[in-house]
Amino acid sequence: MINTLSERIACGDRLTLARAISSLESNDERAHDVRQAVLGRTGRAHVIGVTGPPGAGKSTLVSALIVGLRQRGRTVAVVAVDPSSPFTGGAVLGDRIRMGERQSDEGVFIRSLASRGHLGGLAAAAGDVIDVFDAAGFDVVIVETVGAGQSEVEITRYADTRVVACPPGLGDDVQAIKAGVLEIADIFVVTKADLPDARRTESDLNAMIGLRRHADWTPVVTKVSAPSGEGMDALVEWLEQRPQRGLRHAPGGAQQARALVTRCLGADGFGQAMGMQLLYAAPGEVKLRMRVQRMHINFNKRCHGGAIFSLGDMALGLACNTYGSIATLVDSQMSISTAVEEGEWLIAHATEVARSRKIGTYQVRVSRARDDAHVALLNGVVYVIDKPVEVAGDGPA
Ligand SMILES: Nc1nc2c(ncn2[C@@H]2O[C@H](COP(=O)(O)OP(=O)(O)OP(=O)(O)O)[C@@H](O)[C@H]2O)c(=O)[nH]1
Ligand SMILES: [Mg+2]
Repeated sequence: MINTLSERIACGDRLTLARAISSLESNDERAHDVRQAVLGRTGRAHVIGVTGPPGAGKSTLVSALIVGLRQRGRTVAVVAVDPSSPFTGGAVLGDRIRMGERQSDEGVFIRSLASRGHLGGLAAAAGDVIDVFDAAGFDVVIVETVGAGQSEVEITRYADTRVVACPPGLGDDVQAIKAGVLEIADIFVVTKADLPDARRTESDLNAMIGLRRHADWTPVVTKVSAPSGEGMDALVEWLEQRPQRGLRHAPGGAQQARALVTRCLGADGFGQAMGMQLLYAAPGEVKLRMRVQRMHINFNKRCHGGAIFSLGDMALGLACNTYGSIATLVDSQMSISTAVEEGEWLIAHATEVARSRKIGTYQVRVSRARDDAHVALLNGVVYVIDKPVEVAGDGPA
């Protein structure tokens, strides 16, 4: 039975795919069979995440990418994720493409995912849907998400290549893009290049990237315009040249670690109340961000040391639980070097220094997202308990 399902998915049978995705979306009793059916059959597709602020031109860009990739003989599946409303975004994209020339193209499959449960669940479902398309043999899987919160950033983590769409004239939103999204972008695409502010946005982005110290990679900045098609060929060509496909399936259970951490953070009342968001998770490693808000401010109008410790502690706590066994903090120490003001974004990057069967040593570097300034360093020792991590509210929702 399960074999039959794997085979039908592998053949790319459209009705099977549609049903499989519906099961994953609602996490019904067949969802488990679907996950089993695609196990070990993934890792071939190039998964491209497209994120960016609302109205950035993401769907328009995705439509143009479909055209460009089809011209090069690639088959393309699209997952449009819209956590806010089931009726906009993805649905609009689907309609637009369905109405266009791709209507009867067997080489294209578009599906929008609407929010049913909490965001973490949506991110996990998107990851599973990507696997289904991958197992079905699509050459390219594109995931469109609105880049604002944790789940969006999390979803792009399932991608091999991350495209951040930046419309001209972002204004204050540039700050939001700087925080976190800068961390994940492989390429910034300035959309609507036909608009007057496009050049300025392009140079702002280049300046912002130049500011980064100790960066071990440099994202690319490019410009496109939908009406004229400017820059589209070059972008498709750049994507085609990427050797990174399959990276999301790097060994070591990165995907499982991400899924677990997403659920843990989603179920953590304190972390949620503080506004902590997940940027990255891998075995023994977690990156979180948090915007310094009024509630984090001390009497001296600076971010409270306790708030910084909380963020660091959360990152550490998640990092030491990524393997699936419960680990608890038994000793910790923190030094602070920079005061942080309201409105800034903080990033906490927890890494594993050493781990034995019972004891783990972790370090967390807290930095200011804007300029990567060092804010605090936290060291912690955890005690590992030989019991599986259980997340409140887990299981069929
Ligand atoms: N002038 C101009 N307008 C564009 C271009 N690309 C997209 N737009 C317009 O920008 C608006 C938003 O485009 P979408 O592609 O729906 O943007 P989106 O980021 O998918 O939007 P959401 O999914 O709602 O967040 C639409 O009115 C588009 O027609 C472009 O290259 N030039
Ligand atoms: Mg859209």
